[in-house]
Amino acid sequence: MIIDTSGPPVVPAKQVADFKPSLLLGEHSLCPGCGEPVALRILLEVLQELDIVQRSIGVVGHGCYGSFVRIMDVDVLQCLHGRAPACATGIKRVRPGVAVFTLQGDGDMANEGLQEVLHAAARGENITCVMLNNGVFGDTGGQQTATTVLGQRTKTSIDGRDPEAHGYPIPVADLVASLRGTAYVARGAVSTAAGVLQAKRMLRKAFQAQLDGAGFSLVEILTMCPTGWFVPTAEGPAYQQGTMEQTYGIGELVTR
Ligand SMILES: Cc1ncc(C[n+]2csc(CCOP(=O)(O)OP(=O)(O)O)c2C)c(N)n1
Ligand code: SF4
Ligand SMILES: [Mg+2]
Repeated sequence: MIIDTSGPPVVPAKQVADFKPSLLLGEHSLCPGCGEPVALRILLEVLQELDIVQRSIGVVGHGCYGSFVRIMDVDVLQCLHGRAPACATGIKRVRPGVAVFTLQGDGDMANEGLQEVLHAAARGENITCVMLNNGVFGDTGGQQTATTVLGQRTKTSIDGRDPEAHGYPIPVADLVASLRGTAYVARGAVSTAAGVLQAKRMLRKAFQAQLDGAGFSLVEILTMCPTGWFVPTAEGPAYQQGTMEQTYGIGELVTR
């Protein structure tokens, strides 16, 4: 269904409840239909439900989600592009009692800093990495990333990603899962209500692995970017289901 946004809605929207987590201090400024605020919401809910807000530190990369640092009531620092797992390693080693997590995009984790996450995983660092994968460098205008799926249109692959010219997408969660230092690795998606709940359960298990001292955990979450994908806002979830979710698959890859 295409929602006509050219004028005010015919039937005014009715707010049935306030679902905003109390750790959110304000409204986000991301595009309508963006999946990243949904992922942030479940991340904050998990921190709250595990009662670790007061002893959590987030390390945020660079991307559209970077603006969350202003509206999340959690201690965070922002480091150089792609370097979050290294910063998180340092924090965790100095403050082992703190729950340390990264919040990164596919461009940040898979392009700018793939070595960082792979080495952190191989070392078995007791941290939790979260990658929001929308298959584009959303913040800089929607260029192709290492995770852009074949056929996907981006600003730098306007006719669709072609393996001859652009190579094949990198499945980050699968790469990380192949390393022995990992305790929990999963890939979720926020394109349906059930998917959101499943992704939340994955985040909870990842943080629980860290709290248990089990080793490195990672959750890759596929998130809609209708702006960068050149698809109408309301078609973002269906586009994601038919493309990225088919390529990567959803589920748990490592549970120990
Ligand atoms: C070293 C460095 N290179 C490039 C940039 C520009 N840059 C900022 S955000 C960004 C895109 C990040 O994409 P992603 O992590 O996928 O996040 P998204 O915007 O898609 O949520 C880039 C390339 C930068 N800030 N620093
Ligand atoms: S460009 Fe994409 S990732 Fe960035 S806010 Fe808009 S929809 Fe979200
Ligand atoms: Mg991205």
